[in-house]
Amino acid sequence: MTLRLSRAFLPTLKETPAEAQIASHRLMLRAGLIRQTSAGIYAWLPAGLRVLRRVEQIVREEQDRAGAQEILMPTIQPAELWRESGRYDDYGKEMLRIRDRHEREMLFGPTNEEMVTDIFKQFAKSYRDLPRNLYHIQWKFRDEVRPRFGVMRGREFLMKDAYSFDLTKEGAQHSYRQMFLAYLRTFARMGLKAIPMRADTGPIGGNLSHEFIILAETGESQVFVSRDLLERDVLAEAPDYDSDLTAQVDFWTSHYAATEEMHDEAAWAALSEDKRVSARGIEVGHIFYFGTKYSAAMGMAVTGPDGQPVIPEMGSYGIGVSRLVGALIEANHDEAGIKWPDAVAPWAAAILNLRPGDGPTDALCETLYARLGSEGAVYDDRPVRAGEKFADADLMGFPWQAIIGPRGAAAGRVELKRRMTGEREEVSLEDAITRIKGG
Ligand code: 5CA
Repeated sequence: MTLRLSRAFLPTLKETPAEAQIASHRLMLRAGLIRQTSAGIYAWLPAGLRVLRRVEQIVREEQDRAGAQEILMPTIQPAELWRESGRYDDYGKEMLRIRDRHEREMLFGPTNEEMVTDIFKQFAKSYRDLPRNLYHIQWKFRDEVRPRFGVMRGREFLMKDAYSFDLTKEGAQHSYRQMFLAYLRTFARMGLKAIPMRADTGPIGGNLSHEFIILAETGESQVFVSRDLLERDVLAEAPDYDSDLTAQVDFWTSHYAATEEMHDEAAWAALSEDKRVSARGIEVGHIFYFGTKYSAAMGMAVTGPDGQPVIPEMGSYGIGVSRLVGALIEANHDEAGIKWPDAVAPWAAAILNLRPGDGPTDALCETLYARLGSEGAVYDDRPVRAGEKFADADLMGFPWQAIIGPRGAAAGRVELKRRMTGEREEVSLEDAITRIKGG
């Protein structure tokens, strides 16, 4: 793949698209990450796709670490499954219903509780087949009344959804805690502070649920959080997922954090003033424990240790993978554009050649590009003004800009700019490579 900008498909826009109301939507369009194809439906262009894949990979690694196993279920589901659970009629207009050539009723899945239960019940016969946690990362469709804010509230969106099956309530609560802690790590690895908050269960059902919400001015929900939660260093403690996780989860549930719907004025007032943070938030994950709601409705049972049938206890655990790309930009941008955290950046660096055609400048750029590779860097070799290169690199948000012009090239020096902080320094070629590869 050639990542010379003169040949790449990284289409940036100078003008601000009129339809975009929030920064992340504007910047995703302007930086050439996505293009809208229908209301709430987007095509992902090369830079956007790379970020989406990196976000997905962090989600996958943390699900695997917590003991969940990846599968891939289809996007299209048969209506019968949803009749069994009783949700076919309840789900209403948000469900996109489809008829095939045999007039069979199908739908584009908005979530997969029914399908995963139907698949797993054919294999799980005995208590020895439990517990299991199965997840997939797949496109969902919800015919939202008001799709808006780009990928934040889309109609077609990429979700990670996991489903746990346990023999007992206590087992199910352990599975819930595993996902709870895996979520904290997942978002922290992306440089996001996501706070778990007790939540309403909506159409998924059940009576225990947490939303994971990051604070951002343009968030759709009003939230109330204790400062102690915001100051917690999540990555400092790596959970042993096989051990009792109660204490680690209790830290989070014993401090105040609530959305507007669940807000308790009295408990909030009891908190000292300097601990109270009220802000807007974006929901990036949502976990549910709903007992036997789906397993019972769909006739799932395993033989227990005493030979009696047991209906498995279930939970489901969602992360908005495509929404996260927007959320990451809401949390990391300035007037000039995106400031990608290293963990999710599409490329670590952009090499800006300030004088294409100048022998030493071209040579130093080519050497740096060869050493970083097309996975590590894009090379802006276009015959355009330096100002345009600076503006595009700031807009696209590469964590590093390696700026090379005739003066530096003659001395074998590279000017490095760190996009996140704006710091600049002049370094040797070797030091530039070490810095960029080191994150
Ligand atoms: N089955 C459960 C858990 S797997 C479920 O569907 N939960 S959910 O409805 O809360 O969705 C999970 C996550 O998907 C949400 O936390 C949110 O981050 C993301 N999401 C939901 N709807 C949209 C949407 N319209 N556009 C983008 N992301 C969405």
